[in-house]
Amino acid sequence: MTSLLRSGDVTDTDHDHRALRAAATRVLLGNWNGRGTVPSRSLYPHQWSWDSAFVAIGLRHLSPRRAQQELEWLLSAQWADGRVPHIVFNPAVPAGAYFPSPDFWQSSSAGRHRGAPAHAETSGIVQPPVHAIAAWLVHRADPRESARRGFLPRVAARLDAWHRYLADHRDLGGRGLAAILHPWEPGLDNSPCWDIPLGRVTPAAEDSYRRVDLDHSAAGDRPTDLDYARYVRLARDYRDSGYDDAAPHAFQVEDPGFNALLVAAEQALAEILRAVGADPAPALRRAERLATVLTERLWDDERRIFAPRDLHDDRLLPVAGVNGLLPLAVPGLPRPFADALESTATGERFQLGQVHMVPSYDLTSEQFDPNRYWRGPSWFNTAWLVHRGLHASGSTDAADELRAGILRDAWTSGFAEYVNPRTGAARGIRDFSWTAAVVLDLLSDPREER
Ligand code: 9WN
Repeated sequence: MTSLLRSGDVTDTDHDHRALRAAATRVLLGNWNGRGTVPSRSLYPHQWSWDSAFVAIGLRHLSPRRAQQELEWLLSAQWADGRVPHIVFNPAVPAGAYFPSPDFWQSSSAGRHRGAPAHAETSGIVQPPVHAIAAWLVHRADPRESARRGFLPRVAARLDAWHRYLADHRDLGGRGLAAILHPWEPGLDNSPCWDIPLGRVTPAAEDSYRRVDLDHSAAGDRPTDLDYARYVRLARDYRDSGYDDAAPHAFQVEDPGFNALLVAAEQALAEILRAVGADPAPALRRAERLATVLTERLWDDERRIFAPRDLHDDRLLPVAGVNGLLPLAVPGLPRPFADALESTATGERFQLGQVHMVPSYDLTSEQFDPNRYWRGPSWFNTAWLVHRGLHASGSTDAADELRAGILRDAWTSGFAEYVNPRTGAARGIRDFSWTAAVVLDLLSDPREER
């Protein structure tokens, strides 16, 4: 499959789309492990939180039932305090296959007071709350099958508890936004967005753990050893506090991507609550408040983009990452912000329409690196979110062009984890699940319920 994908290019013919759909289907079904989908059989052999949401969005076009199960399996490992852990470990996979492993996180012991489940080992941090968006899309793909399995009633209370956890335990700035406590939480691990706050963290001793990621991926495509030593230190300190959100944190940031996705997720949750006969008003109120505070607190008028706020000194960080464009995907974002974001996206920093998909970081910055993970490469899930935002704000031509680019890059890269935005060359690992999932979604009939 790989050689075929590398030698070909995809145009807009039905034949090409059929081949692309078949290849994406093979990737996604090949990464299914019976209960959920691994992001990659080699590098990420467990279930990841936001990956599973994107996977469900793609799977709903193949098997709405399997898409439901994907989300249900993830949510079954939710903690009693409401947090949805960023990794749910598969006990059948050897402990050394991924670092940090279950014996590092120690969820069932260190997380016991926060209600970590006894039946599963998980991490203790979280990832962007895209699950309610996925659950609503999965339901709409086949409402009859959803009703037959009681899908929405099964997930509604869990999704509600998840959002309440973020509102009640993560508002560390006291203004209504959810804070992240680790660079893995926004899902954009080594983005230059975190360089300043992460630089204050004392690294863990590098001989106290072994990086397994470098067995599967080129070192130049991955975070540096120094970044890793700081990730380990932060995660270890959080674990040693018993995963206490009220404990002091060396890293506390309000991220525009995380919070924008939470606004959209609260709106989706309101639809879900309405559908199960519950009161949608609290979710709608939270969405409205979050959307207001997002624009008041995270808009950087100089760079014309949303920026993370460092809670260490309550200042906006001087950065421009793809996370700052994600509020485009918030339904109802006021027009002036949507227009400004679109011109930033097409301007010199992101060069939408002139480069491959959407770079993860400012092309004009000295920190930009076209190959290293979230320091510049273009990723398929963020491109899908920007595509969705452009579509919703009526920029149909730009959205269509981005869609064609996503499909082309997925095909030529062999469903890569990410690509060099200047050349489209594949980086990271191949046969990556959410790459295949967003392809399946973009190939679906746009008249399908969204
Ligand atoms: C740490 C699984 C995850 C994604 C993240 C991506 C990467 C993990 C890692 O892989 O992070 O969570 O080991 O690098 O940055 O967005 O969810 O695909």
